[in-house]
Amino acid sequence: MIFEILTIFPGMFSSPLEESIVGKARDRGLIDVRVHNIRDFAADRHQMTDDRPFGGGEGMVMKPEPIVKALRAIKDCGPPARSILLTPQGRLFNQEIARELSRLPRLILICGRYEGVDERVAEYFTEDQISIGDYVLTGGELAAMVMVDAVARLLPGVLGNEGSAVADSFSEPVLEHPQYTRPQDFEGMGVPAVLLCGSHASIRRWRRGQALLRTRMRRPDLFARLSPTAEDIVLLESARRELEERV
Ligand code: 9D3
Repeated sequence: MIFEILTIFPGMFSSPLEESIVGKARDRGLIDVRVHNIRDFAADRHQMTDDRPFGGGEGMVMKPEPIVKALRAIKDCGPPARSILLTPQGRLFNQEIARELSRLPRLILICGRYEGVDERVAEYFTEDQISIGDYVLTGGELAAMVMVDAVARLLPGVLGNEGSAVADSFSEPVLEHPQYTRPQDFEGMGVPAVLLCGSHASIRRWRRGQALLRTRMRRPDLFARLSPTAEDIVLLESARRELEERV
């Protein structure tokens, strides 16, 4: 899969996409990430990419010409592509959208800066607009990296263990149970005794109770969508009592 990134800060993309799983996927040719500097497509002597907003107001707006020139230069060099503008006004990115995008051969991610991008770019030159969440970033670059990471790990062969990406999509909307590893005593803090007892059945039941309790406390939105079994309700109640006894 090919990711084309349009940005005025190409340097931001080097380390995050060269390390770890995404970096390895690039080395192995499973994904190709091509970063393009929008400034290279600016026509004027000063290579201006922004200008003052028509109608007045604070800040600057990204000019359409450099972005559209870049899009036209990229469009014909490769398989069909979906052009996506990263913007706070976009549809909210989630796992379902990541899965949808992972089925496409090529994505063009346009990173805005300043107060935003001239609306004609969004309206006439992109097929999609995406936001990664309801918080304010300084530009679309980090959002594009989040999307590359979330989409890349869904592609065949990117995660060593083929099952894990598939497992995400079939799993219920429940938070994961807490995890512990050695040492058993870390600066006086122990590990729940049930995990050391070796009974798989009681470990499974404890983990399920913890997962349900965390989901109810931290993500009531997810919990509301669950249909807990009779056993779930028992395990949730014992997890709640265990927590109550600790305080
Ligand atoms: C003053 C109004 N601001 C909108 C909330 C202006 C504004 C703030 C931040 C305009 C652009 C930006 C830069 N953000 C992005 O380009 C962006 C973003 C984000 O801020 N949050 C979540 N997802 C995204 S995707 C692109």
